[in-house]
Amino acid sequence: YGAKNIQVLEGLQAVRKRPAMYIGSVGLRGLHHLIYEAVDNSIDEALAGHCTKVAVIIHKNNWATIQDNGRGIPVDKHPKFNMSALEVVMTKLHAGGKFDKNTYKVSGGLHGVGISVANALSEKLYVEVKRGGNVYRQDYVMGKPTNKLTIIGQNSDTGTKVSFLADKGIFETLEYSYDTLLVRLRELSFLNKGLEIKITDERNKKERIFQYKGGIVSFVRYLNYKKEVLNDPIYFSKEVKDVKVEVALQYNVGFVEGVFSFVNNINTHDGGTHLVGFKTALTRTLNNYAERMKMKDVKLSSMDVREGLIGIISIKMHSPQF
Ligand code: 0RA
Repeated sequence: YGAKNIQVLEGLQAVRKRPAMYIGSVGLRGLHHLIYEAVDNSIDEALAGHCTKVAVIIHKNNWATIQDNGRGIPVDKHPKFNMSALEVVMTKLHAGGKFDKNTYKVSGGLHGVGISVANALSEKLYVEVKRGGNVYRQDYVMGKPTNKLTIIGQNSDTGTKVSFLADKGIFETLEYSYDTLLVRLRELSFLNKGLEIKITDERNKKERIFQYKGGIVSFVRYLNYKKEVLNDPIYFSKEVKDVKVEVALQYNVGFVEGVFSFVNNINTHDGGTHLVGFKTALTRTLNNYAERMKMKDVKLSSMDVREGLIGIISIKMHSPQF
């Protein structure tokens, strides 16, 4: 795997021209989206089995840093372009790194457009890669490199660090919300079992580290925290070809249903066939069980099955891009 697997699609001018088309808005949501795109790349590296820690830092002066201990973005020369693979990843739209038929992207940024969008929409950005014993750095202004990829030191670790100052000419605000980022990063750590995600707010010295060995089982326990529960969480998973499905369920004594579904770490808020199919299957399974146990008067409707049901359905599928 190396530079040859990265294809180029489009330059970054389009992003600066119509930012909302790529990140949803130029408000706080869009601003947070820059961080999510970078975190998403690190999570892909974790899903590939090469990264165990992701750290997000909100600095004073509106800078943000996203750091991981993955393999580091490749720095070798891209065969088709007169630049490093790293520069391709940073400056070409859709060049998240994992491309063509041999390589895949799993964790989906909302719009799945990659770190280059954060670069395009940043007044300043720099990236540091530790790889092959060296520390590399390159700097950008509004998505354009201002120097060559340079070795700035030696280090035997590996990883990627991206720091940026979002462009005040584009965003309505540059004030990240610690609480909003915290909720999403906690969710991502539930969805990616074992992955350590740290958030640090240097503006007011707040810090949290999330790491859930139980994954989505921990997630349902968390959602039922302080509720009277009727069972230990039920968990099952299955992988068929490039699709991995995980389910965790736990009933509480209440009547409110809380079943959340995620596809590639993104909440499918409006449900979908996977949710509808799952609830039908759960109803049938419980009724079959009742029949086998000769519980003659039990006939559950899907409405009954949903009362007090707390659950997470998480699907991850490798989708070849383009
Ligand atoms: C493609 C190939 C390889 C690493 C990555 C992408 C990568 C990208 C990002 C972005 C943020 N963190 C990242 N970590 C890794 C490695 C290929 C190899 O070493 O063979």
